[in-house]
Amino acid sequence: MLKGTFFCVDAHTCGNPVRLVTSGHPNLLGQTMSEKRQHFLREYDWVRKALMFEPRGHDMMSGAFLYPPCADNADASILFIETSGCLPMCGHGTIGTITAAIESGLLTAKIPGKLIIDVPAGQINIEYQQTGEKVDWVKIYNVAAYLAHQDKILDIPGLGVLKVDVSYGGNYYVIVDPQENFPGLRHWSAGDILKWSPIVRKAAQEKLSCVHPHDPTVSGISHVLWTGDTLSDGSNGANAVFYGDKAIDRSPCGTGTSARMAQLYTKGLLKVGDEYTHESIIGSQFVGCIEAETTVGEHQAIVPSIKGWARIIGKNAITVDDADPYAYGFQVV
Ligand code: PYC
Repeated sequence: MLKGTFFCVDAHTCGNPVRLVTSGHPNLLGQTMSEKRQHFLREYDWVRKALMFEPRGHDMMSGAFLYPPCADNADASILFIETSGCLPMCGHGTIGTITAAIESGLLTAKIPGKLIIDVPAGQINIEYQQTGEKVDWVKIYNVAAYLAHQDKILDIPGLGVLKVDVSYGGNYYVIVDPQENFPGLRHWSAGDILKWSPIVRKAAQEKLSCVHPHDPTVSGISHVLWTGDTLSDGSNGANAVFYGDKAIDRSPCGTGTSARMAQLYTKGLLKVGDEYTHESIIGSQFVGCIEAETTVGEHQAIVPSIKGWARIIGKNAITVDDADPYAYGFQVV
């Protein structure tokens, strides 16, 4: 039986995929995107798996559904989907979604160049520049970011002791800076990052609890951010973000850049107004900025912004049919 046909605009943000699903939206219950995300995860996770996993997707695949706004002041809402689940917030996903939606005529801003978007992690403001039919760049004023744990020690069997921080930028990141047992991301292969990240993440999850003070459904360390030397002109920092079971972000990672800026701000290495050009494993760049200081619960926090670009690479009509033994996808882990 045909379970659904999903039309998609496929794009990438600075190298990382964004599959904007333009039809087949499940009817989600809830007043907020956080509630709708919970409903999707309970009832419709098969849609995510079918569209993100092989053979229709791959280890790095991520995407989004655009929904009507939840709040009166908003233009639209985004539900993020990817191989590991539904992220509360995704920076590269937002840049790709907004670009693909505007260029495809699916979203029109009430005020050209400005949008207010509801996401599961809260509400974000967007600025974008359009020339003709193309969106040149998208700038996200992200949810507040804060450093949750500082200078914590993890003992990793086979690797040794690591000193790490944990920071929130829309997802919780364990951040590993170069040190005795980690020479920096440019000295490791992608295979090294894939090998050690799940082990470091598990050790951090077991030792360091993280629950967002405003939304307990946003909890737990999901991403590992490794730092190191830059490749590209103008970069202030470089990172490789591991997420899901086998994914390394090809973009500089919007929520990761937000988390990184919150870490550097709390440690006195960045201040309000500073720009931070952050580079990915492939050398692509986002421009981050610390827009303002704020608080999250009892934590000192920042309002980060991230600016980047995306390009549409194709259109897809994906069918999910029970006659296919792999209709709901698989992963080779
Ligand atoms: O850009 O926020 C991001 C992101 C999260 C996971 C992959 N990209």
